[in-house]
Amino acid sequence: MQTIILNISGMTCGGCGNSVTRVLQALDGVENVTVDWQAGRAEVALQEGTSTVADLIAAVEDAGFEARAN
Ligand SMILES: [Cu+2]
Repeated sequence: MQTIILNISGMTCGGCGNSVTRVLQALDGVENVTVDWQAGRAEVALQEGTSTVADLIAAVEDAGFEARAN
């Protein structure tokens, strides 16, 4: 298990946070997601050998936000 921290911009309310949580949780190997929309931060517990950091970023960006690995 590895913990990935993403910096995410564009989240303006708890609903945005829920959207980001949902798209990350849908990815292969994601065990747990904690999003702090006010801090613009997501913490993702990820099984190794499944989704990549690039996959996480792509999912967040497809949902309409900007993300980068911390
Ligand atoms: Cu929102």
